[in-house]
Amino acid sequence: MKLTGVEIREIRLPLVAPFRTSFATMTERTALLLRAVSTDAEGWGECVAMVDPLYSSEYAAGCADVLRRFLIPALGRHPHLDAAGVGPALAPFNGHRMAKAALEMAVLDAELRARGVPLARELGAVHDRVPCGVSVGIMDSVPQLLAAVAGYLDEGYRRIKLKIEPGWDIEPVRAVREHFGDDLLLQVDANTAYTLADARHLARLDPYDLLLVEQPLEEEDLLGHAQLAKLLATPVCLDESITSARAAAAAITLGACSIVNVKPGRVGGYLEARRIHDVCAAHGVPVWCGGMLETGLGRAANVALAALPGFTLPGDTSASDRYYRTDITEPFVLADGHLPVPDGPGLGVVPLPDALEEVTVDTEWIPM
Ligand code: SMG
Ligand code: MG
Repeated sequence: MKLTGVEIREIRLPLVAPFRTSFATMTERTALLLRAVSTDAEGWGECVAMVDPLYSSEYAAGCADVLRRFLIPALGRHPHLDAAGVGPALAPFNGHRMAKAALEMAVLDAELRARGVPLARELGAVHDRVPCGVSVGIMDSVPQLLAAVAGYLDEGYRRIKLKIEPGWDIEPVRAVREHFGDDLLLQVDANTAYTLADARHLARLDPYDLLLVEQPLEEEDLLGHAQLAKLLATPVCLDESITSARAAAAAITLGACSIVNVKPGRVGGYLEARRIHDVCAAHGVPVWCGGMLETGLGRAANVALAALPGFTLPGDTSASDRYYRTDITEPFVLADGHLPVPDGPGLGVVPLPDALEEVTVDTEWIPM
């Protein structure tokens, strides 16, 4: 397989409803898509960076810049690479994991399509469908939150994650637990909104029997998470802090987390995501698949990853209509609280040309 070039495409999709977290309110999703063209097949990659560097230091325009200036040209110097060679070829460049992940995903999709192998099989999936959770944003009032949660449970979601921040934490959790009962699988995500000084406050979540509290403290504060974990009965799960398999091993060894959220974009790609799965499995640490409001392309790949044996908790692998009225692929539709694992070669899905054109803002072709 010889790569001949990569197309960078910017798309903009309206969200069905605003999505508020401790760091921003989103009303639309801007994303970069990559199309890797080789002599044998084409492959699609999706970059999960957002418009602003608020979730992490990466942002969409910065990703486009590093891709066109450094990452794609670096692959151009090894045009016969397979996907396993992408990470090593890009390793001299520090950071920029979301940009690297998108490029590796596009090459991996092209390679698997050429070989006729589904991504799920390549990664080691053991299920043909995965149970799905949903991430519920911060709302203006508790009644509004209860109505939103009730709607998602009616649709069949198997687990609810509430976004929290100081001032929107104990009350909404108490209300959801009391209203929906003890059997509801419930967890919370702070996106780094607290400090260790909030430990006693966060311990007030303990009576509500949460599956986990996700990323309460700053990304770099592994030691703080280890101290916090000793003060909480609720298990601590890390998201932003886990940037690699090495970071996962360090966090687990330190006692900074007992559960890991795996997001391929955050860690540099699906192959590193699989290594995190393996490290966690070796330590007996459960993992689940996070989400970054992916289109059907990233969603297809996430569902494949979530079908690996160590993914024992429902992920943020929601249906397409959780975020988008019209997806750029055939939509992923919830059935009995599950999404099907695509079984076609590569991602098993492709963009629908008209839907893709409709949301495209810009395209750029970078030849090898
Ligand atoms: O794709 O369902 C999804 C998003 C899930 O809450 C979600 N993601 O920190 O886990 C997280 C957030 C990051 C994106 S928030 C804009
Ligand atoms: Mg998170």
